[in-house]
Amino acid sequence: MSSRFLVIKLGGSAITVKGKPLTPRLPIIKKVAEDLVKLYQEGFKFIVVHGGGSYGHPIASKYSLHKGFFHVGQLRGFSETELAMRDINHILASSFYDAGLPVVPMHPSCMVVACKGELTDFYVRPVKLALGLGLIPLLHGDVTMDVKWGFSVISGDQLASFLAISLKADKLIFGMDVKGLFDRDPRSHPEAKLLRRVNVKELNLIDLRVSEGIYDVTGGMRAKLKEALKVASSGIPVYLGSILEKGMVIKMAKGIPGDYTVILP
Ligand code: IP8
Repeated sequence: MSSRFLVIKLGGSAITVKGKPLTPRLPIIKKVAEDLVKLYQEGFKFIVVHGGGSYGHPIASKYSLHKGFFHVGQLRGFSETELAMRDINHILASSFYDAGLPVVPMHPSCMVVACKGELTDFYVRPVKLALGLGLIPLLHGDVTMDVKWGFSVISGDQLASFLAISLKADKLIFGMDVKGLFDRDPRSHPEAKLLRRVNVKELNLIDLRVSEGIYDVTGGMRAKLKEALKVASSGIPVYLGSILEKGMVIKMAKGIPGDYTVILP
């Protein structure tokens, strides 16, 4: 695999309008697409995974899909969530395609099996082979079959972390709607400091006051950090930063200093 191989997760809160069902943030998606084109032209290889935002989460939450299968009435909710995730995936894929990228949408519900909400089996060969050809796999958090619960919801963070570790990425980038990790909640503490560089050991010692998403069925920031720690502990640096600003994906990909957090192994 190329020495500049990235897994890039685009947070649902950044690419959709929080609290407004089924609403994409098209200008942000366009900015990200432009950054990705530059990286692609410079020879970077990458997999993109995106979250559910106001597409997947409100529907999954309405039908309690994250609690597994307990009622036949949930089945239509499963379908509705899958269809909504494919809609936002198509919006991103079209935007990437229009920008000139050879993107290939891939749907984890067809490639993944979970056990009690944890991703256990992931058939990654299509992703690996597509990358080898120069394609850009575009995956998303999804509803999946679950051997114990019937079905469950697997976050884009879990998928991105699994892919980064199993395909040995050079770095994992979490593109979010916030600048990174702070030493306290920046919304209630204006003096909160952005943690620019932390290692796994330091991060384990910090009492991170992280906020939970209002409708995030997959565990919000706390679950993201769990995945980030897993990846960093395996030797892969993890970057967390805002993608609301153009150029941030490039900065994190190239390690150009800026307002973001790097978690070092
Ligand atoms: O936003 C969840 O993905 P996430 C996807 O990455 C669904 O947690 C179906 C809600």
